[in-house]
Formats: sequence, C-alpha cells, structure tokens
Amino acid sequence: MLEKTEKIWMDGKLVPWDEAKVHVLTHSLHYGLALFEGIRCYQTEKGPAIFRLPEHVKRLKDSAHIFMIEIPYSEEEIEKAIIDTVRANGGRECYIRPLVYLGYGVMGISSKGCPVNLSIAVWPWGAYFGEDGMKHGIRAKTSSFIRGHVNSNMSRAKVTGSYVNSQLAKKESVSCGYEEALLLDTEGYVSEASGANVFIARNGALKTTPLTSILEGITRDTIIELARDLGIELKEERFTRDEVYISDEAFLTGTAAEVTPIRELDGRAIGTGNPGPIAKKIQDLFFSIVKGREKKYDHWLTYI
Ligand code: PPE
Repeated sequence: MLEKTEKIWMDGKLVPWDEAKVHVLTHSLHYGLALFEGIRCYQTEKGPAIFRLPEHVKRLKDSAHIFMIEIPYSEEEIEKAIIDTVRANGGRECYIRPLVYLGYGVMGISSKGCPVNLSIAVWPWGAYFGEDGMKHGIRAKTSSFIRGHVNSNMSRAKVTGSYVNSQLAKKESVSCGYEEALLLDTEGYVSEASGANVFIARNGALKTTPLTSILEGITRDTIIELARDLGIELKEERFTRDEVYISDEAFLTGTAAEVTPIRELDGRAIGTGNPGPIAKKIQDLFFSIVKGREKKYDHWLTYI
C-alpha cells in the first residue's frame, strides 16, 4: 500500500494529501493521455539530493511537446515546485511523481480547450523488486504482448497510455510467477521491461537496446556514461531474446528499478544465475553516486 506523506503540490498550491482530488470527468482519466515523471530524492551526507532533476523536467516538457500540450509552467518553475514539495514533506528520501494531466471541462477525444494541470506527489518507495531482488537479481519472462510500433504511442514520451501495454505484460509475468516482463519490439527484438530499460553483458562488453521502441531512460543514460568511464565497452545495438539467454549477465535500469540484476529469463539462468561482476560494479557505483559519495558525478545531484 501507498505510504502517505503530508502535502501534494497541485497547480501552484501545496494541499494536504487527503485533499489532493480531481473530478471524475477529468479528461486524462477517460482517454489515457497524461505525461509523467519518476524521480528519486536520496539522503546524502550533505542532506537530501534529487538525482538528475533538470533532465527529468526536460523529459516531462518534451513528452508534453510530442502531444502538443503546453504545460503552463517553465522548466525552472517545475524544478522549484518539485524542490518545494520534497521540502514540504520533510526532505526525506522519496520517489517523486510529477503528473501533467488534461483536467476538467471538456469531453471528447479532441481535448481542445481542456485545462492542463500539474500535480507533484512524493512518497517513500524502497527497492522496486525488494531488497532481495536488488541483491540476488530477479526472474523475468518474455511477454506475449509486444511494445508498440514506433509510430503508435510515441516511445520518447513518458505518457500514461503506454502503460496499458506495460500493465498487460507485467500482470502476465506476475501471474506466471515471475517478477518482471521483457517486452519485444514489433520486429521481435528485445525492447525493454514494463518499467525499465535492459542491458546485457557478454565477454566483458555491454549492450543495450538502441533508442527506437524504448523510453529514453535517464538511468540508462547514466549507466552508459558510467560504463564508458569504467572502460567497459558498450554498444547500443538490437539483440534477441536468445542472446539474453546466453549472456553472462543482464540487468534493468530505471528510476524505480535503479540497477537490478536479472538472474533468469524464461526459465533459463543468465550466466551463473547470480548477479555478475559488471552488474555489481555498476550497481555499487550508481548507489555511491546517488548517495553523494562520488565527487566526479556530484553535478547530477540537486541538493535541497
Ligand atoms: N522504460 C520504461 C517503460 C519505464 O517506465 C521506465 C521508468 C524506464 C524505461 C526507465 O526510465 P528512467 O527512470 O528515466 O531511467 N519507469 C518509471 C515508472 C515505474 C513505475 O512502476 O511506476 C520509473 O522508474 O520511475
């Protein structure tokens, strides 16, 4: 169950958690178009810090631009509102969820004239797959549902509608006893997980899906930069599900998932069936960075 915090930012005001409500005829509730972000604030020795805040706010703006929706706030105003919300909730470690939605006043698919609203909520959210998944890796299943065509839902946008597909895949995997779904693209190559990007490692080199059918993950971008800095070869190249089967290692990246090893796909152990050395090295560095312990990457943190 969701753990309540105190205040939620709604269109410029911080309102008590229980009063952050919308009308049932809110446009986005009916037609599945809202833009959102997932951001994490970590506790560091220098106080709370938000990881890659400007990049997340820029992606929110870009998502809205793709759908021709004008957010009535600038990027600076949204960043400030996010910081204010975290502060208003005690500056604790949290997951931050900004949501741009089409509000109340217009019905019909053409949302012309519909108000555009922004809300920002924060809540504590530990390891996405639990501490055990983070440490020992998770089991995934290739989904019978595929990721949409690149001209279907617009993969560069973090749009709620795309998560209908994610939910189908996730429910299928979970009901079959797995923790996560691996979705393929329209041509049958690996795309991404229901809520995270995918990396594999073979013979000491990393591969991740190119930016076609996937969300342009900010954690993915982070890991690409870290791999390069660590001198690990990395290719952004399509790969098949059987290449995952015969990989030495595989892992997921995402704001919620952070860096989570995948230990099994479709009943086949990946490598030894335990998190491998590359995944562990990257995971350790990632957590050291978000906790503010790596000077070199401190520019990714907004201390609040
Ligand atoms: N692909 C998808 C489909 C996705 O939803 C996410 C994030 C990513 C890739 C990774 O993106 P990034 O967070 O920028 O590295 N998924 C968000 C929602 C998860 C949820 O269950 O809700 C997240 O991680 O915040």
